[in-house]
Amino acid sequence: MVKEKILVIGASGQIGVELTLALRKLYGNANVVASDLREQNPLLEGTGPYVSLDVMNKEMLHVQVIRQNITQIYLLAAILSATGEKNPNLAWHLNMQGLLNVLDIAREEKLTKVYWPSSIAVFGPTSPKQHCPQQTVIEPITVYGISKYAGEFWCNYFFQRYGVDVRSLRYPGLISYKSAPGGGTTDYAVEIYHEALEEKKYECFLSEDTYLPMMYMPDAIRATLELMEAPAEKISIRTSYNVAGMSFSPKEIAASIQKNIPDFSISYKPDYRQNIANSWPQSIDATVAANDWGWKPEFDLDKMTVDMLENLRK
Ligand code: NAD
Ligand code: AKB
Repeated sequence: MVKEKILVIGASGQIGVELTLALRKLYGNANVVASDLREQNPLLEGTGPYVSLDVMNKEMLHVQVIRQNITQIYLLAAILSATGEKNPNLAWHLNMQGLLNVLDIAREEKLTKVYWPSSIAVFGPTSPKQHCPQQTVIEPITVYGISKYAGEFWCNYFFQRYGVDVRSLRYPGLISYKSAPGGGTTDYAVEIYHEALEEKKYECFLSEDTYLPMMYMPDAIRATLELMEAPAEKISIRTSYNVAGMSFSPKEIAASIQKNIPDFSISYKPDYRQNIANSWPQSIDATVAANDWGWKPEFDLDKMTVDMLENLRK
């Protein structure tokens, strides 16, 4: 049996920190190498190896993979939807070239598995709004969504053509308390909890009835690990799987917070991110993930709110 050694790229980000810690629990601290452009991360300090690395520098990445005897890569470095609209060229460049660098090295070094997340941002205004299915019309309007959709087909290509076992999930907006989100349209659903505790009020950059697909981080981490642990023959989707958690609007998350903090209030001042949110589905159908490898979310809005507030208070 191959002894797995994992490289997480983008380990200092919102998902990276928690995924690295979860992988370290599973595979042992020394067998999970965290890497990021950032020099270090206080949340990861003392938990295992950390290297500073730019995914765009293919040679240096390749050297690390060989030197550290890496067998699997989790690629999380990317520019998200809202930041991407401010610098479309940079977003396209990082999101595409970073992935191609990793896929090429995975092919050359015969890595056992690669993980790369896509997003519900692949969907556009012509996709179904409710229970958006796995296969449907997909016409993204953001550079982030375009890069994710193209990336999905590169993953499929490397699997079909070279046999690289690359797996992917279309995450919804992710909500977490450990690490801050990195420039997405769904970030309001994290900020609101911080502001509720600190200020008892929040000004939301999306309008009150903007429903979006969302997921609590523990569900997202579990979905990732379950996908990656599933036997290869169970994986029928080699582009990227729809996964679903919950769907809510700013008004509903505010109401959920008010059940715990009665004097919390919300106001609305939509900005350029409203247009992005309007282009995405409101809810996602994850039947294929459920059938293939048993996906089932655990957290709904109120359960997440209680957990978020409890952990942020700590
Ligand atoms: P993030 O912005 O919080 O983290 C990304 C990390 O990548 C950062 O720590 C950054 O320093 C690092 N990075 C940037 N450029 C790099 C480079 N050139 N080389 C090495 N590292 C670099 O992002 P996240 O929210 O953790 O997202 C991780 C992945 O999941 C991304 O692909 C994102 O598109 C996807 N995703 C996230 C969400 C979400 O809600 N967070 C939803 C859907 C998909
Ligand atoms: C974003 O809002 O850009 C991300 C995502 C849904 O991919 N959270």
